Amino acid sequence: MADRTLVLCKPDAVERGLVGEIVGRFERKGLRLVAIKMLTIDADLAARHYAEHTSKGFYPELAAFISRSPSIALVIEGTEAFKVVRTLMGATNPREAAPGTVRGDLAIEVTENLVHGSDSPESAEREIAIFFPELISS
Ligand code: IDP
Ligand code: MG
Repeated sequence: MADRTLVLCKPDAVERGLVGEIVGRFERKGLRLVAIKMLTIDADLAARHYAEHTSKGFYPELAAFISRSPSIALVIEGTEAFKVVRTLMGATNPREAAPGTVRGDLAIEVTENLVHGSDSPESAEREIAIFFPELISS
């Protein structure tokens, strides 16, 4: 099976009408959509997804942002999918993200940086299980 990764188009992407633009970039690159859903991420889900960040100073701001309106969650497939997605996303801080990347082209604030992508195959497996438990065969 090809490598799979979890992507979120965050609330700012939905609010700004940029979901098609962002997902289109992944599709044009040659990645394949496996699953997609719209959901509002509540406090519990945010804390599970962002477990590594809950103790950080920026977490309250991140948690408020990620829960403020619906997100689009996707499973995306392709060779080294997590790496390809992270390259297309650009650096976490959009002001440092390269032109040509989603964040470099379309965002300016570090919290409202439009998109999440798993940072390793292990993170991808964990995050896909959180957002798409129905895809995991036991
Ligand atoms: P990533 O999304 O590029 O993997 P992470 O370090 O995993 O970046 O951080 C998760 C999310 O938390 C970021 O995408 C961003 O929305 C937010 N974030 C990260 N660092 C900061 C910060 O220093 N201030 C405010 N928000 C931050
Ligand atoms: Mg991360």
